Amino acid sequence: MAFELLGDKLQGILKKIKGQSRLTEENMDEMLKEIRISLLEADVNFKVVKEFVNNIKEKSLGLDVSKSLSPGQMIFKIIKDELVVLLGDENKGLDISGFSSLMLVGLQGSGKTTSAAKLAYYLMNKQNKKPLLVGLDVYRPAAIDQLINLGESIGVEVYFDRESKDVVDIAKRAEAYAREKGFNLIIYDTAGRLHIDETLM
Ligand SMILES: Nc1nc2c(ncn2[C@@H]2O[C@H](COP(=O)(O)OP(=O)(O)OP(=O)(O)O)[C@@H](O)[C@H]2O)c(=O)[nH]1
Ligand SMILES: [Mg+2]
Repeated sequence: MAFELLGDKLQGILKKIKGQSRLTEENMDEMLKEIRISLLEADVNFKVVKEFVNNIKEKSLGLDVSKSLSPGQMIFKIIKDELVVLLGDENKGLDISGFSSLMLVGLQGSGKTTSAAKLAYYLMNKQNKKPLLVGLDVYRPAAIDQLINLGESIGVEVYFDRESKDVVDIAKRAEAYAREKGFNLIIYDTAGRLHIDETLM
């Protein structure tokens, strides 16, 4: 979700830049400011933002604007390349051969539960896995219902225990259940957390 918003914003900024025929220090500063704000609003660490913006600035300063036909296009490429470096430029793939477990962790409302179901559906159909969804979000009352609904809609069983708050114990029991029943992939859905939630971190 956060990434989608950020994506929209960055796309808007890049579109504006791409259309610039002349690159001045002023519009360059304006653009960097907008990028900085968008990244900070998306909860990107301020040190990462600083380095990212500095890298773009440095690379852009080395640009021979007079020789370049379209400076906007060049800046566009610099930002795009830096974004790829920032987000990771290699695809590691997912090794889930044999019995495997995946756990979704992340900020509140970032899409963990939805992604758990999407992953289960995808891996069941594309990699022939037999997934078991496990509800470990024992804090939000409706979290288990949400997972059960999603599980029903994609035809994947959901393991849960409304009586317990001991997530480690539920996870262990879920694994024993999965092995016994012939599942070969467990996808754990966890409670959302913020970096200030000491106990959840
Ligand atoms: N547009 C869009 N919405 C999404 C996407 N993934 C999830 N959502 C929506 O975002 C909201 C939160 O998604 P969840 O999957 O419940 O997020 P969560 O991380 O499990 O939330 P918590 O368990 O409360 O921490 C829901 O309304 C989802 O329908 C997505 O890829 N695109
Ligand atoms: Mg959730």
